[in-house]
Amino acid sequence: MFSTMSSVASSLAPIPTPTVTASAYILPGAVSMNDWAFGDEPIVIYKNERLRWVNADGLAHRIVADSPNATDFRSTEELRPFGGEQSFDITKVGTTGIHCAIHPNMTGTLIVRER
Ligand SMILES: [Cu+2]
Repeated sequence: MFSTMSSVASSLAPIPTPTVTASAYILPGAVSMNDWAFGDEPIVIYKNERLRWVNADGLAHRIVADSPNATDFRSTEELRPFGGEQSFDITKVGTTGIHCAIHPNMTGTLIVRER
């Protein structure tokens, strides 16, 4: 036998809303967008490394290089909120400013160095 009262009470309990936090998407080795910024600035990676963008914010970002020929990175797709990501293999040494196409005030610098 089960307790009728407690099973009714649990069936009426509100379903908890999953708590999504940005910190879950701030990952080592990735450029995590958080609070409309790129974390450590400038972003420095080395030739032949993978450039991984992860969106930890609650709204979409799309990152674009100011100088599209400076490195192999030109732009991401629109990265969905809380976990949208895209990676690029980078082989060309160079430096470019970057910005979000959706939020033009969100700017940074990407530096690809010779190892
Ligand atoms: Cu943005």
